[in-house]
Amino acid sequence: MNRPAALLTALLLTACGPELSRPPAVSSPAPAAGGSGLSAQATGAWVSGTYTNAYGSRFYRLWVPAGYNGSAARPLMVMLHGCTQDGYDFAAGTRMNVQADARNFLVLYPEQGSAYNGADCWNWFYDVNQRRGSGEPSLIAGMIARVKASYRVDAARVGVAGISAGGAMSSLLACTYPDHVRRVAVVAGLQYRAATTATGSVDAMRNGSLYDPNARGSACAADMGSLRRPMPTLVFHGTADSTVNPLNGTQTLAQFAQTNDLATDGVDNGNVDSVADATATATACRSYTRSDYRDSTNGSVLLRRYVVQGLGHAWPGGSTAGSYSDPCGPDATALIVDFFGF
Ligand SMILES: [Ca+2]
Ligand SMILES: [Ca+2]
Repeated sequence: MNRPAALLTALLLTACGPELSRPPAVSSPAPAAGGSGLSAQATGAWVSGTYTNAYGSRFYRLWVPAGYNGSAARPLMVMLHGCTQDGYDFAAGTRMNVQADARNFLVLYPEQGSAYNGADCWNWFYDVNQRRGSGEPSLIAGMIARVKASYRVDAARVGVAGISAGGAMSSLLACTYPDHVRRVAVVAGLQYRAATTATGSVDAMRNGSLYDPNARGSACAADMGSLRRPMPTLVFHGTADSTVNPLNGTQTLAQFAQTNDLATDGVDNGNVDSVADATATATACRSYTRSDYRDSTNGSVLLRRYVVQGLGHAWPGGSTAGSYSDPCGPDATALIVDFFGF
């Protein structure tokens, strides 16, 4: 699961191809949603499509849970895969669709394609993809808007979760589209605009971002503009991640703490900060530390962070049916769903 960083680095550096259109949706057989205990339970269905705007086209898959019937607005989870993955792989490794069927929410899996990045990585490190109304964030936001237009979605309960390059893109989406994305979970990922070039992305992954998380947090709040709002944030990172340095998890937490400091009251006064207000340790196959960060004005937990001992570059508590997933560790999928309030 934990592929050599050198390989990923080489893949990351492969040139992005032109914005070629992708073949239309194919009806490839959908794998099981994952989980051996699923057979007795009704399951949802896959819907797929392609979204196109001035910045190109991307394929997506949508999981419509068994219980969805349009009678009530349901939450929407946006899942951003990592390099070399696709929606099926990410669904299998995270088992998010099992949660979706159990709790009745929709799951959107935007897909990067090899035409746009040789390793299917989201191109989170290019300026064109770091602004609202531009690049890959605009394509993903367009997909969310399409789902909202086609299904009854509870707009107040739309969250994005991603791993690795998808985690970095999740940070970008939260800062550029807070009207669509109301909660964010970053697994083995990076802070907002952690790098601004391809070579810089390799350095950020190896050593942590060059950019001050406090400054990036302020930039995120500023870039939200009139749409600025608190952004409940969940961060997961393994201490043995040799692909994306765990420092990036620390930076992501600090960045969104500063964003929330500003977004809650418009003032940089530390009512939300990156000093944990409560910390607990536990063991779920691996030992881990959970830290909560509260808004001191009302006590609400705005950020939560899991540091998982010995976990590599992987989604903790997942299924080996998918890549970059480690069955050991806290069940990130269930914890995200809980934290998001789905
Ligand atoms: Ca404040
Ligand atoms: Ca502050």
